[in-house]
Amino acid sequence: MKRSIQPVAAGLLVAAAGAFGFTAGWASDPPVQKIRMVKVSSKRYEFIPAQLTLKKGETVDIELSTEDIVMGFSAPELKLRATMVPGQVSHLRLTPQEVGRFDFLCDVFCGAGHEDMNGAITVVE
Ligand SMILES: [Cu+2]
Repeated sequence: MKRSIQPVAAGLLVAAAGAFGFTAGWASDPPVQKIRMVKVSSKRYEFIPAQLTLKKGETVDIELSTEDIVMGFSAPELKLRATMVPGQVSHLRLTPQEVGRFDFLCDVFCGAGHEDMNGAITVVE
């Protein structure tokens, strides 16, 4: 009786270890993360929208475009910068790590209202 049980028990252990290893392998794969697209356009002398709300830890792709002339999008505290060229789309990817308010502005002189061309990214929990 004893002789016939032992190989079966050993076999079960190997099967269990195999199943565990397989499961652990899947569990360690990085989760598939959806990247949210956020569009920001610009024209003399505003960003549309000028206020963005993002979630801490959520990756977003900011799609930038300009309707009239070359503009700059700069959020120095977030180390983000892109040039917006008419007829082209620029992308900035961001995963905010801190909650708070981060100003952005146009850093390419675009005319009389350039100095007032700004906005803010608010990062929430
Ligand atoms: Cu400007």
